Amino acid sequence: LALEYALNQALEREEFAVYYQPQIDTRTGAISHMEALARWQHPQLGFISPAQFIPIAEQNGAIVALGHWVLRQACAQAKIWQQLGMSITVGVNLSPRQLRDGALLEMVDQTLAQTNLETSLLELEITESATLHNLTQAQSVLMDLHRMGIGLALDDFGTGYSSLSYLKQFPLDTLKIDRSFVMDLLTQDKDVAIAKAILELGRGLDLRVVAEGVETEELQQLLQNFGCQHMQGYLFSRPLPALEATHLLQTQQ
Ligand code: G
Ligand code: G
Ligand code: MN
Ligand code: NA
Repeated sequence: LALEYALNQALEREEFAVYYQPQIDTRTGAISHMEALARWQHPQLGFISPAQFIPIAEQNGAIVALGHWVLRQACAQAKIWQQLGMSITVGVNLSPRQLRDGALLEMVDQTLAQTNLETSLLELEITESATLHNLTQAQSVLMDLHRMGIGLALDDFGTGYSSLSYLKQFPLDTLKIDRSFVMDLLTQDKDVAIAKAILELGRGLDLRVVAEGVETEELQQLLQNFGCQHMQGYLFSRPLPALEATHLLQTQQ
């Protein structure tokens, strides 16, 4: 409860930051996307993990304002990168609560206009792990976002309940293989079968498939052997503050 109270004040007090984690196109070695990840630095409690505060924000509704703020930061950052000559798509996580929020479309549209960012440089990541209460409503909002030219990614793929029907019903561009299937690929035959099946699914549906949580070169090699082109994980970089992410991009040019 103390945390919930602090959370409600944290936005005004500017205690949040957005970190960026690259996604690599392993065919070229270039960074194509950056995932925006919220970080909370509380003056007394110190660093608080999003795994802790996102669920609270989701429950009490603070996620709507926080999500708006993260989106604005991420779009402004993508614009800066574009002005520096680097065409990087930012991935921004959308919580189920935001997807249900009637003002979402207008909020996204306004944010893109205010930051003057091309819609194609934004990808929104939705999770299947939390139940989407109203599938028809979610589908309609996602169709509108898709029509605007915004990319849509299904995050944590494989961990939720209705993943395959989401694939059928949502206008997706990207599948992110949950890192629980990636972590133990080198030792677990079951994970190998699952990862290969997801990659095959991605090929059949013409989706970009991103493996999350790639931590070693052995894993990268194995995933490449399976035909996985896009990867994200500590092997390439941890999530970085905006300035450090920019330096990383510039050294890769
Ligand atoms: O950054 P980290 O791996 O610690 O994130 C933990 C969880 O918090 C992940 O599931 C991630 O998707 C989620 N998360 C991080 N930033 C945001 C955000 O801005 N919005 C939402 N909805 N979830 C986020
Ligand atoms: O749920 P989502 O996929 O948005 O969560 C992303 C989270 O995964 C971020 O909080 C990020 O810190 C974490 N993450 C990113 N790469 C790795 C990795 O290689 N290993 C582990 N253990 N976590 C990672
Ligand atoms: Mn994500
Ligand atoms: Na994930």
